Amino acid sequence: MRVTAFAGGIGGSRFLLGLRAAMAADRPGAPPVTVVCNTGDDLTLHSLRICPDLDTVMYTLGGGIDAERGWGRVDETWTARTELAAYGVGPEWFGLGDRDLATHLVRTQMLDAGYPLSAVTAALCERWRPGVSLLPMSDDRVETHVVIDDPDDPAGGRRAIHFQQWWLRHHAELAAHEFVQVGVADARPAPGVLDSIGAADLVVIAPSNPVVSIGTILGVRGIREALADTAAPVVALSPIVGGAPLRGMADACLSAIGVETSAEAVGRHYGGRGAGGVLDAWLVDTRDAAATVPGVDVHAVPLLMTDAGATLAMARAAIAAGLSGRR
Ligand code: FO1
Repeated sequence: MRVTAFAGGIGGSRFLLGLRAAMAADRPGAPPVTVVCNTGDDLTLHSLRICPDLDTVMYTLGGGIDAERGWGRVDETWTARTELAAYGVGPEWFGLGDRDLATHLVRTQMLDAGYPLSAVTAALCERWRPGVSLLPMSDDRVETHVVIDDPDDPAGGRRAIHFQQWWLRHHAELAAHEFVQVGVADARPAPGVLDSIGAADLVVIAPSNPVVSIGTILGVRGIREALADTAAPVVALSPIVGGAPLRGMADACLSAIGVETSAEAVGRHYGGRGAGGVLDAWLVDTRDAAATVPGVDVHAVPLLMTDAGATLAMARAAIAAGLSGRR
């Protein structure tokens, strides 16, 4: 059974651990899950290209993640970061660990040598062996920027800042008027992405940020159409439980696009496939069992990824819901 998953960073990676475990336990002969990963969080710092979501998936599934932080390497040291700060070279709001730096150095030199991001990711995964086929959503550069009120403009003008600055320096507290995925209109799906959707027996949308992670993937040319055309059922898991995001600040992103922070509202935001949306099935937490999404089968199951067992159960529920649902 071929499964393709869409995922962003920390929450999505945690879920992917369960999905990988469910496939290994229940369908041992199946090919590795293909993960189509958001690259809109990517940024360039100190001339290095950094891909937070690709690295978080790779480290989490490859056993290198710092599980408490959810991002970056376990047993990390921060000497280079401290030395940069000693020179007054920031930004101090983006933690670059010494081990993590090696990943960015290898990626940057391969990109500079002309390798596409998908080939770079495959090369990095030769070391980490994540047990999934990890694909960037595109080899073309896409960056999420956030339109805010310019604090330096008394006339009340607006300006755009990089998502990471908004997320990490400003903790998503600056009102976001709009998210602009710079480059997404011209970005082509990376090699294998559309095929992984068309040839899938099931597509699973992980409980990642529905705006800046899943929303960005869906913005890449051809991906929505591939979801509409595939014979595979499409099932998604709500990243909002009981009116709040499981992790991160997805609520700040949802309010910026006028979507209420609820499992029902996010499900309706994704929409049913019969009505121009992408979903056949929508998993909500038991607390949100009253949620309804027109044309979509809603399943209420525990969605708190408290441990490996809980995440495995969630993944099994997603697979069962996808396979039992309408297509
Ligand atoms: N998240 C933080 O909360 N603080 C950081 O300093 C930070 C640094 C960082 C460095 C590399 C990387 O791959 C991820 C990093 N993240 C950090 C997480 C990152 O902001 C998120 O994973 C996503 O980009 C937002 O969902």
